[in-house]
Amino acid sequence: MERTGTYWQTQEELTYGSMVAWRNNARCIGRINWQMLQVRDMRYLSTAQDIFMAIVEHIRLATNSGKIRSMITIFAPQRPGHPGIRIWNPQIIRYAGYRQANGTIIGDPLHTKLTEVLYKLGWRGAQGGAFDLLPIVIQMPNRPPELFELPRDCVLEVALSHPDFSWFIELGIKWHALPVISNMRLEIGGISYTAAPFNGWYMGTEIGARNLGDINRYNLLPLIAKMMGLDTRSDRTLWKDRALVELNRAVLHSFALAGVTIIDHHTAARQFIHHEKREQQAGRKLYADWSWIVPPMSGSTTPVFHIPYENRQVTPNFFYQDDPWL
Ligand code: HEM
Ligand code: NRG
Repeated sequence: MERTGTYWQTQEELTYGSMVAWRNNARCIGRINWQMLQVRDMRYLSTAQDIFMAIVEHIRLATNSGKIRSMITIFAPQRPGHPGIRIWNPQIIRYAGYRQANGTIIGDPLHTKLTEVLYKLGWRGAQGGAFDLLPIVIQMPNRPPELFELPRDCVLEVALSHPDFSWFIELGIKWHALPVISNMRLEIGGISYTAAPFNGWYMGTEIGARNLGDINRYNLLPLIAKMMGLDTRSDRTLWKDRALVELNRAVLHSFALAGVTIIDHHTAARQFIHHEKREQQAGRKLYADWSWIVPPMSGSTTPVFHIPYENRQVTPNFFYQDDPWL
């Protein structure tokens, strides 16, 4: 500590620290699984190329042909007075968003900024489609960023079909199986891991309610309502609510059909309540961010809606960091 201003953590500190960081994150409804986390120590990797290969391996191991394993891969920590290693992508698997001349967007509007930044970095892999995989951008401390294309065969995707509507599959909607957050800083014992991508599995509403339903994302409710033959002229027909339910049924149905792990929001909320009890028995206080824990549809039908939570950020934890291109 005196010589370098930092210290090297043991594997045990890294492993248990990651689990506790997850347990401490007030916004995660999936925390009942906090002890089931595979922690990969990749602190010794020193090139962007090696880090990229470790990320591809993470995708393969965590995807596990659909039987998803919770996993975190931890790269070298930030050194005092230096920038840390950064993965520019907010998640490892994400779709490009292309701004058209007429102002409309093709793909995921959440990623128009990153897509533009990538274009400036020289990326020309763009297909101009609704579900183009973005390349991975890795930046080593005090170096320019480097781009890498993910091998297609490591990215598992699920085409969406509906249990009752045969026309649904024709819409050509799909989503990726694995959510791997890659832009958060993991802090353990005062040490910052600025590149430590982690994943669990999806809760259906993340895809069906938010990614595909939000007006500023794929905005698919009007299309689905039209296909269902609903009267979309008046809000009072609840056409949005009805389309939203069917879109979410399609997500859960399709993931199950494809053998990909996913959880519905009712089960997730019930598990969270169980987790709360277990934490109480362990003599720990459970902090939660109500507005993130309550699912984005049918909130009051889940038990978490009816419970007030105290929201506090304690460490170890995962924190936001500024986008590196800013
Ligand atoms: C947030 C579910 C695993 C850390 C969330 C959210 C959901 C969720 C629904 C809210 C996301 C949103 O509204 O955008 C799950 C499920 C898991 C799981 C079902 C299955 C095992 C994990 C793991 C970690 C983790 C393995 C880390 C080791 C987090 C963090 C957030 C979060 C840090 C907050 C993200 C932010 O602030 O943007 N989780 N999670 N989760 N989860 Fe989990
Ligand atoms: N809503 C985001 C993912 C956020 C984290 N969700 C998880 N995390 N399930 C989305 O891509 O829709 N996880 O580690 O499993």
